[in-house]
Amino acid sequence: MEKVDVLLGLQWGDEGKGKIVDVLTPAYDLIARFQGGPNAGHTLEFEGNKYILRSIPSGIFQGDKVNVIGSGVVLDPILFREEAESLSRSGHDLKGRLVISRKAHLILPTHRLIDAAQEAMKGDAKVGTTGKGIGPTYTDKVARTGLRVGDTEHDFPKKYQEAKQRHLTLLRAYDYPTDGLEALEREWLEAIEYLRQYSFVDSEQYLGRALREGRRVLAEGAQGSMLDIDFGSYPFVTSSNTIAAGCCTGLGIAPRSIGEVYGIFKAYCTRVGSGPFPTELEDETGERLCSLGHEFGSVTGRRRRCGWLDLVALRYTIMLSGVTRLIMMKSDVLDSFETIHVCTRYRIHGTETEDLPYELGADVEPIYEELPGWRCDTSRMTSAEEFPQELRDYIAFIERAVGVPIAVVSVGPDREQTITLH
Ligand code: 2SA
Ligand code: MG
Repeated sequence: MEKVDVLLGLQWGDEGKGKIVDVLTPAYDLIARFQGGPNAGHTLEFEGNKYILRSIPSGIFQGDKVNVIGSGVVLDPILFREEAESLSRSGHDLKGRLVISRKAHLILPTHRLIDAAQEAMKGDAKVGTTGKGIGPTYTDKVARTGLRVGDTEHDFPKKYQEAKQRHLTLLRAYDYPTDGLEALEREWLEAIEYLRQYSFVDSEQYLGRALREGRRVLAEGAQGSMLDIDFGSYPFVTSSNTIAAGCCTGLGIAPRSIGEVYGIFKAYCTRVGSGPFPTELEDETGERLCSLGHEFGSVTGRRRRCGWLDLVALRYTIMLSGVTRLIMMKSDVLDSFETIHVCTRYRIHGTETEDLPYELGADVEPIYEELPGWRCDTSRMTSAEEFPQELRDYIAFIERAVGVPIAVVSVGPDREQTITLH
């Protein structure tokens, strides 16, 4: 029986998962998303084109692969339709190459409104969500009041009306306006019809069968491990399990069926939305990382907060998922830096620690090691032999600090700019 390999973001999202899934895809038969929804924005660039995927797995650009939207995903039919139609306009037809779990929960138009209402109520303490209704949809799932893709197959109008009425009661209690809801609802119901042309499957059984038949599955994580609902910087997190365990619950995969765990991280750090970020740079260096790295949210366009690599957080997320191979992204963004700082531990009230504390509050002070930069253009390099010594030292420093090898280094957005080390 084959195992499922998993690819996860180890920071706060936007590590470059889409690009790497696309690079790894030739070795797999099926690519499956297991959590999150259209809050994700997975960017892929090849042959001079740029694509942003939100709900559809990043294996979609390679002919014969089956792409699975798993049961742990939350799906917005409107955004799914937009995404699917835009892909087919650019010549990538999904028919026969995409299956959707019946157990995936549906994001209703009212979920988006509830997301906005709850954020508005929090004021300064807002999470800075993507506004896609992610939290409220997962809330309904856990509250046992959600609507699933499979519900569209039987008695759907009644189920929809009941869910909508419950949401309207909530929105009234929040005193939140519902203007525009009717138009949105019409579009949503049309999108449900559109959705029906895809195959709905019991994805846990579908994948179980695939593995027994010796087919290879890659699970594609969304967001990052520091946004995990249980272990991330709560409450500034997303509403799903973004760590490897999420692959088990979000696809129905047994823990022993997990094979390789690819952990992907940027050579520095970014975060979009609110919440603690110990190594954040609110100065010129942060600006420089942002502009050189083009650090803007691919879904919302928000500017991403930037800072140095945080090895305390990285070690923690590697532990949570049992990462076996690391993939370092965007090291080329550091090409022009004279010195590179890496946070190796924190100082909290005078005490140094290498462990992630319960709260990443303002009292957490990062302690940095300074490494010399390499100061040359690495973006055109095609093999690790060409790497300058300082970049090799940077890689070795990280490997020693976290105890896991860096298998791949990405030196630019294109498929071609991917260098395998071992
Ligand atoms: P939500 O919408 O409920 O999941 O938001 C909760 C927190 O999770 C963060 N979050 C993300 N952080 C980075 N990237 C994400 N995807 C998009 C992208 C984000 C964008 O790929 O660029 O375009 O803004 C993502 N999705 C959720 C979010 O910022 C909240 O802190
Ligand atoms: Mg992204």
